[in-house]
Amino acid sequence: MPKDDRTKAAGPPANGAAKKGGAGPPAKTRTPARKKAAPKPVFRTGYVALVGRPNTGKSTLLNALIGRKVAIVSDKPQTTRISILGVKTTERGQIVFVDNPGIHKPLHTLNKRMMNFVYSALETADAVCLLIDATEKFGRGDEYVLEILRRVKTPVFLLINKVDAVRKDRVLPVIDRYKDLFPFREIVPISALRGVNLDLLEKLLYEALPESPGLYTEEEITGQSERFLFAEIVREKILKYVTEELPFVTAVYIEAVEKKERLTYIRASIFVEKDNHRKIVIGRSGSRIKQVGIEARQEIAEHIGHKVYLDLQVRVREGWRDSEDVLDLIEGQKG
Ligand SMILES: Nc1nc2c(ncn2[C@@H]2O[C@H](COP(=O)(O)OP(=O)(O)OP(=O)(O)O)[C@@H](O)[C@H]2O)c(=O)[nH]1
Ligand SMILES: [Mg+2]
Repeated sequence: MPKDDRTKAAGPPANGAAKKGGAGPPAKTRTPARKKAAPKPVFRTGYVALVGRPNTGKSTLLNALIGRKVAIVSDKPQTTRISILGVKTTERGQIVFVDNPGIHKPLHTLNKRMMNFVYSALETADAVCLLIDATEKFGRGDEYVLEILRRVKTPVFLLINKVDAVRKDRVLPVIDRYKDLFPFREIVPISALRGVNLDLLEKLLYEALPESPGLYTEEEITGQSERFLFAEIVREKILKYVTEELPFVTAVYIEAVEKKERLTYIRASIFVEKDNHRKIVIGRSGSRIKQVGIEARQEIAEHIGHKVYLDLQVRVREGWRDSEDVLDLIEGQKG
């Protein structure tokens, strides 16, 4: 299918409702009106890949679109490591949003696997949303992303995210620069965090999707297992309290989940690469790991609706980011 070369900058959603019915000539005689059959609503379904550089807000957007937390979020880059589905079913159709790891040049096996998730999401997508961060300057990383997207045959939407954090006059020059670089289907300034222009985005996406019945039932919101979600929640809390290389060298593996009547017992291993990493994650007199445990336990308990006992162990697995075995183990949790 040839790429659509229209590039439009979509403005904010129209405030006023469209005027209904024109002032046509009045009917002279009253003939019984024949009832018109209501037009059959079109149901559209498709996969929409969320891609972009790390930290541009893809997971925040997924959660905002789905209306609940499906993917973890952090202010550290490379938080998302696999593709995460979020299914949104409405009367207009069903959009399967696919959140992805941030696009980066991979150095470790972990990162190569992360990029493979991005490539397969791009292959299966019916539409692609490229997120950029309005607060960041255009750089080589952005050129690299556009190079990858040039191979994509489906419509690509540019989402200028975090517009809540910049002055309005900073957005227009970004639109100007990007519209000459790539034939985007639409350019939409959004704020995933504040929910700005997300209804408009959804409307535009539906227009790009094929007419088709849904692929998932209305109850199916995400494809990931509970076990994977628990591991991710623990990792999110660690990311909140560590800096420098720690976010990149930390992984969480759920060793056991035992559900009893009013208590769920969860045993998790936190993998790091060196002994000094282990000391940092544990913190002085165990203070950091204790805080991580409290916050993760609370969130998991809210999710499953009863008490949780969370047992965390920090273990050194040298070079795990290049160990296929450890990577298989961690990825295998996703269900
Ligand atoms: N001000 C502002 N911050 C945002 C917005 N969207 C996301 N953020 C912040 O940006 C940071 C990164 O958000 P994520 O959703 O984790 O970004 P991501 O693109 O999924 O990142 P990776 O998984 O690392 O690729 C977090 O601190 C978010 O709170 C937004 O619309 N406005
Ligand atoms: Mg993410």
